[in-house]
Amino acid sequence: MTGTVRVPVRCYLALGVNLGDRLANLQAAVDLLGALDGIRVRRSSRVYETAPVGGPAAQPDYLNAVVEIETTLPPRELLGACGAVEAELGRERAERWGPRTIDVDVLTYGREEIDEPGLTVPHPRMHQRAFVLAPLLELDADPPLPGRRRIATLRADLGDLASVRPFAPPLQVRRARVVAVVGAGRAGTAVAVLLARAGHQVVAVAGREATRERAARWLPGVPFLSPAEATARSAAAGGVVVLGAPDDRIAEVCAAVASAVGPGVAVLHLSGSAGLDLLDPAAARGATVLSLHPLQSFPDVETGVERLPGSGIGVTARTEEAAALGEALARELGGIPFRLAEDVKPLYHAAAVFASNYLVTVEAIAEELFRAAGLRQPAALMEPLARTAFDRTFAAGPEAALTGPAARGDAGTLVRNLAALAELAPDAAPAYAALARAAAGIAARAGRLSPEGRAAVEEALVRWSS
Ligand code: A4P
Ligand code: MG
Repeated sequence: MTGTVRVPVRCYLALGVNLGDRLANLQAAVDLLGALDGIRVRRSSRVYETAPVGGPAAQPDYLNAVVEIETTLPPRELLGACGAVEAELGRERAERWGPRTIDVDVLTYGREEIDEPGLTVPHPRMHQRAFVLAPLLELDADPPLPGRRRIATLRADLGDLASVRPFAPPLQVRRARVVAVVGAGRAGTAVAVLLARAGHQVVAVAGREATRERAARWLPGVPFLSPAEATARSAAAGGVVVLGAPDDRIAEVCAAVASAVGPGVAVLHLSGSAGLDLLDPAAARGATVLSLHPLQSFPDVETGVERLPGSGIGVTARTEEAAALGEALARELGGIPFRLAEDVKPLYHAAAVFASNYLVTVEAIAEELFRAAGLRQPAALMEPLARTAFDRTFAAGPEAALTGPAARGDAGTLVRNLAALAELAPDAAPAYAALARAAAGIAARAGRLSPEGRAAVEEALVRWSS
């Protein structure tokens, strides 16, 4: 970029939709527009339901709204941005004025008049359409119109005004938040990237020296500051401070930055097992405290950025206001928020460890044992087996998916397996026995293993009892 700073221009965009979940599509269009660089959505009109004008007979009614934006994009780029939002929402152009999942038109661009191939502003038909004028006049009593017409003297045949009726309140305009990330580990960095993509302003990042390069790669242009300075930047704007430090360092980091926060600032950590007491120094200064725990692993930033959207995010808070903020942030990250009580977090986190880390551990043990049994490429050979178990577990539930000796009550096989492990892989034997006992419990609960069968399993495991 060559130093020219563009002054933001106020524009009106018209939104129209008559396919799919119409209201959701309108809201999604506003969210997507707001997330684009160079566009800030300021307000929305109410949503109107409108009879179709032109186009094929018997197309469904439309929802229409107008939004006011501020943009630093030149007109062509703004039109391109509207097209990108249409594409994102699955717009297909079949016939002129035909039904659509979203139409985003540029009504006005400041007070400019543009007449170029493919771009006419003000929109040449806007003054003839009640589905544009009704929402637009809510936002501007004297909007720019084609040919320098004025609304006060407009002579328009708008047809049946009853064909344009208020349908829903204004679309939500999400305020861009100011965010600082203190502790730019993999999770913290992925969260920062996703918040930036959601249209928020990441103003600073802090972390150990070793994370400086990662931050520069994923958050280019965001200053890398000391924890206190980074926190102060966000706090000055009443923003959000994400403490991405490892669990055992959160308290220390919070204590180090607390003096920079106060009322109106939110401080959150990303731990699954730790409570909000780690944030006491920030709470004592009046900050809103909460935790967000993505039910996802972050082997690297890329995987986190890719997989966090669509994942559950546990929201822990002590007030309804803080919980609502956490849910909003979780949604903005693309996640699915759920409330997580503070006192159950250690148990909840143990569950997450089983679901993820120990699943990996069990597969790693299996691979090692296959190799010990002489298989040359155990990973490739065991993959179909492992995937079937995994897929069945989520498709049919563990009670139906579980197979194997413990579930069948096959004590002879258990004894042989354990004898071999004791001799050749003694470290794996206690884990095998513990999981066999758990498996028998699942099969018994499902009514697939008789009390006698279960007793036989217990008998086979007796010398491994912990
Ligand atoms: N284009 C030129 N100027 C502009 C501008 N200011 N904003 C060109 C957006 N596009 C502009 O648009 C066709 C071409 O217009 C584009 O290539 C662009 O370069 P499109 O979005 O591909 O197709 P469209 O929207 O079907 O065509 P058009 O002519 O924009 O239709 P209108 O006038 O937007 O009408 N009835 C109700 N109740 N509610 C509606 O929202 N919408 C239409 C579409 C018809 N009937 C309706 C509604
Ligand atoms: Mg259009």
